[in-house]
Amino acid sequence: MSSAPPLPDHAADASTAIACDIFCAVIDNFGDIGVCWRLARQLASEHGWQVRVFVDDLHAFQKLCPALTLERARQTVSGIVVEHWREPAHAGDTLEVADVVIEAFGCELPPVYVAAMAARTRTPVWINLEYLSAEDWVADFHLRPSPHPRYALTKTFFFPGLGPGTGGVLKERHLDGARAAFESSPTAREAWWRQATGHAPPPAAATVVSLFAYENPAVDSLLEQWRDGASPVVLLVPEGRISGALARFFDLPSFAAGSHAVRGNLSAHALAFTDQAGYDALLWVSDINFVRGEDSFVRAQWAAKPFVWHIYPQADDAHLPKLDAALAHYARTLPADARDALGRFWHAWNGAGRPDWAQLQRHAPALERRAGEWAGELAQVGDLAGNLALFAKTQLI
Ligand code: TRH
Repeated sequence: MSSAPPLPDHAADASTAIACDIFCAVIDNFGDIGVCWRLARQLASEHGWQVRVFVDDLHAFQKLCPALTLERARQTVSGIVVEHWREPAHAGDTLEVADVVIEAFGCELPPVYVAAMAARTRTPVWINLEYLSAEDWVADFHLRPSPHPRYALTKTFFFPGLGPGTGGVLKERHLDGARAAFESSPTAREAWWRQATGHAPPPAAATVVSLFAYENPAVDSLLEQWRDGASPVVLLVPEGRISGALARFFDLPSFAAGSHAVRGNLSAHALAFTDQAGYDALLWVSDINFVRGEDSFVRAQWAAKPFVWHIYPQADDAHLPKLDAALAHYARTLPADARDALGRFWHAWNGAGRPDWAQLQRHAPALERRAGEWAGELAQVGDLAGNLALFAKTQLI
């Protein structure tokens, strides 16, 4: 990723551009900063906004944005100002409040910043960007205002979702074009395989699977099924929380980036964690993608390939209705037997039962068709950055 500012699709004069501050507290993993960084880049490059990102964990951020320098309290990357948000009270060296303030995932804004928002001549638009859920209630709560108890400020809840009436999910304008160019270029794909795995692309008969997941007891059974299966499987595993299980299965000390292993009909490559664009390419070279959390779950949908979701586990199984709500959208028009096979597989991957790979693969043609159709349906909801920018502009008038 280059540190040169991108040319905005709508070039804006710096003096008139909408200024936007995004606050992000990293709870764990990469989804919090993954979503905020993607949103920041879109608001800057597609809408010409001047964006600052306040983030409390530069280590997590640097994994998906290698251009970032860990030691710097303030830096500019891809035209976006990044501030290391070190303590609850810190809000940048100079307290300039933006026109639009996005509080990601309920992270608390620094009180000094909120006080400055209230004192600003032109009241800023304050948005609380929520986590993605495909549940029906989301459309009712999207854009609900919440007045501040002490200041003359209103926070608006912005809910991502998969259905009409929600904020949608992030989708860059160039994404479909980039995917089509990659998929139609044997040279680009060959270069990807050599660079990411050190090997030539596998034969067309192999099923290529990407595996990005949390620790998952179901993985051992799946690895055995792939090893003993009738047709070859090539597994691509970004280094991370599932890598220990791969190392144990292959009887290796670790399954770090650059490792390769073969057992029966299964061959596996461990990949380095890349920037976000690199992760999209991984989804595009694969026939089926195992994804997790929030942002990779969305990217798999735009990749228009069948996918399996390891949802972020919550206390009291609060995540299970969310899993079913996503399935209800995604599997809606599948034939009943394919819908059942997919539902059973997703549930098994999330702790209920044993995943049956052969059964899932029997429905591969229907799943592939549905994946393409669903990407089209989801696009109808509109891109989250565009929806958010439109809403903010109506409030700024
Ligand atoms: O990392 P995640 O599990 O993130 C989250 C967090 O746990 C968060 O707290 C939780 O609330 C949320 O899930 C639901 O999964 P996610 O959301 O898919 O984020 C991963 C990000 O990392 C995504 O932006 C894609 C990116 N990525 C890369 O940029 N390069 C890579 O090589 C890989 C594997 C991922």
